[in-house]
Amino acid sequence: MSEDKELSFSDAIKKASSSFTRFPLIPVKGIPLMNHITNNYDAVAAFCPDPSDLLIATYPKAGTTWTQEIVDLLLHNGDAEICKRAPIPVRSPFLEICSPPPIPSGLDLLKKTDPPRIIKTHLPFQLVPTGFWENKCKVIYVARNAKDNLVSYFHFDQMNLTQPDPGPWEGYIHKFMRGELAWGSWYDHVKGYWKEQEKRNILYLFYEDMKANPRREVERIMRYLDLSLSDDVISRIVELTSFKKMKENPMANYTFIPHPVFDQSISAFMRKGEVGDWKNYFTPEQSAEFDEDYEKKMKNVNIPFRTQL
Ligand code: PPS
Repeated sequence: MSEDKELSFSDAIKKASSSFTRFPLIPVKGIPLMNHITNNYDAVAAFCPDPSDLLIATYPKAGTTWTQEIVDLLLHNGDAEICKRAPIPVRSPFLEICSPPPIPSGLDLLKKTDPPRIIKTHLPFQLVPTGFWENKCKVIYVARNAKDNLVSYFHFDQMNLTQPDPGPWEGYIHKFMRGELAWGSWYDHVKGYWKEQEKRNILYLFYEDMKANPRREVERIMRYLDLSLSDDVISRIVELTSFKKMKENPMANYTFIPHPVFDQSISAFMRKGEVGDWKNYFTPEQSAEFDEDYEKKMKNVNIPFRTQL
């Protein structure tokens, strides 16, 4: 066993820092992904989960970390200390992520973790390893309204120095609309899981509902996981997963990913955590153009997104 295997997650990232760059996107079946992910995709597609594994699927910046933290706490009866045992990507591996060595890939971390595992993915439905469906794994999908999702992704792409340079705001809106950002089209992503939710028993959640009534959504997740926790424990989980608490939690706020990967002086990972922040960025003209295009792309489905509460 090499000594690199003994490195902590953060130390492995520091050690690999000289190989970091804004990685190019290379498509897998038409979906643009960072080149390391694309090169490793065949191994990801062959991944065979345990039937007890849970998949949390999202388009980037839709509320993944929030949901991962809720699920980890639910599975540990709201024990805050146990849920600080490791940074969130170690507690809940990111299936397809693959970076320069010695950073462990998602598959490396999954190999070291016993089921039941909480697995994160941003893969669109059609790229999810078929083993999840064959083994009837539980799947939680979290969707966030397009405009807030875009604003959050714009800030993330500025501070995540491994993703393509977002460029100016105006151009970024069009890249989002054309599905050119990493993990592809938001529109196809949210529709892909929406259409499959009944057949695959997917719990389809909305970021806006989690903001509006976090307790109700935590309870929905609890029931989906066939758990029954006391009212006090549920209250504690709601409190521990508030934006304020998670922003202060070093095992959830991504401060364990050091510069030069995440430069949180540019924008914090836990940035605002609000619904409707898009109004601070879209001009009325940009909003009208976006809405017109949105109507066309979403006309064949009726997904009840809310852009304000
Ligand atoms: S990632 O990188 O795709 O895994 O990011 P993801 O976790 O999906 O999304 C990050 C955004 O979610 C916000 N966030 C929260 N909002 C409310 N409450 C809680 N507890 C919470 N935790 C994370 C985070 O702030 C990012 O949104 P923005 O709008 O940028 O603040």
